[in-house]
Amino acid sequence: MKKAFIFDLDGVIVDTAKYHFLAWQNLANSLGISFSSAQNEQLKGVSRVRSLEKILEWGNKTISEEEFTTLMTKKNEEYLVYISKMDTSEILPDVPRVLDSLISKEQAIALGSASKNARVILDKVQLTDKFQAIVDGTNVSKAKPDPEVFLIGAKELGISPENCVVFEDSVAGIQAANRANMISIGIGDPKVLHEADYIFSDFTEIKEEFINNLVSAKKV
Ligand code: B16
Ligand code: MG
Repeated sequence: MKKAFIFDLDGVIVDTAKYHFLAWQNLANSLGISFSSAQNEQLKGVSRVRSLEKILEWGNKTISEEEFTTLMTKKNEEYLVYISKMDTSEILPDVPRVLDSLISKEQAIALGSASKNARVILDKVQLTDKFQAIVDGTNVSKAKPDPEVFLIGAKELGISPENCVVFEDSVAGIQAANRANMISIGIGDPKVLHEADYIFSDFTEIKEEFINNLVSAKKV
C-alpha cells in the first residue's frame, strides 16, 4: 500500500523558529515594540506578511505600505544570514531515521511548509533529495489552516487525501491537515496540539511499529 507522508519544515524537520525569533525581535525593537518568545510561539506556521501584521498590532503601530515591504525585506535578509550558516547538525533528532524508514517502504514523501525559504533550508541540511514534492510559501495562495498546501502536495504525489499523513508542529497546520481529511500527527505539546490524530513530543518517540501501522492505516 502506498501512502503519502507530508512534512512541515519549521518545528518538524529543523528548529528555524529560533532564527525567526532573533530576526523579528530585532525588527520589533527597532520600531520600539517589545517582542517576547511567547509571542514568537504565536507566529509558528504563520506567513511572513501575517507575522509582521501581528507584531504591528501588538505594538499598536500603523505604517505605510512601502515601509511594510521594506521591513519584510529587512527581516528576511537577517533571517537568511542565520539560515546560511545551517548544516546537517540542525536536523531534529530521528527525522532522518523516519524519512529513511518511509523511503525503504516505498512511501511517497512531500514537504508542506509556509516558508518561502524552504528550498534553501532543505539544501543547507542536505535533505532535498528525500522529497518527491516540495510545496512551500511560493506555491500557495491560502495560509494554513486552509488545507491548500497539503492538498497540492497530495496532488503532486498522485495520492488521494485520505491516504496522506501530515507531520505538523503548529495548531493551524494540524487544522489544515484535518480539513484536508488527512491523518494528522502533532509534533510537540499535547496540550497545544490536541486536535491531532496522534501526538508525539519528537520523532524519537515514533517507533518502527507505529510507522508500519500508519502505512496500512485508514483515516476514520
Ligand atoms: P518565511 P513552516 C513557517 O514555516 C514558520 O513556522 C513561520 O514562523 C514563518 O513565518 C513562515 O514559515 C514563513 O517563513 O519568512 O521563511 O517565508 O512551519 O510552515 O515550515
Ligand atoms: Mg511548523
